[in-house]
Amino acid sequence: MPVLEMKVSGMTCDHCVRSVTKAIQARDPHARVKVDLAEGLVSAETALDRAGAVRAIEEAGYKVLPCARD
Ligand SMILES: [Cu+2]
Repeated sequence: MPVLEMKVSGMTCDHCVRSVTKAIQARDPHARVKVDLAEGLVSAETALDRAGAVRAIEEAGYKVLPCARD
């Protein structure tokens, strides 16, 4: 599966990491999500497209920043 990388602001602790992970896995139960809290970077190996993953994260209350790599 493709890996999406997203820069996310507003994540401050392990609870945020779990919230973002669960938000993505609610839409794709097989998604593998890695969060680098220090960098605010979310890597998701998922069948979701970028728009779907971004929506999931934003509905969980976090902001996805525009990424230079897009
Ligand atoms: Cu938190």
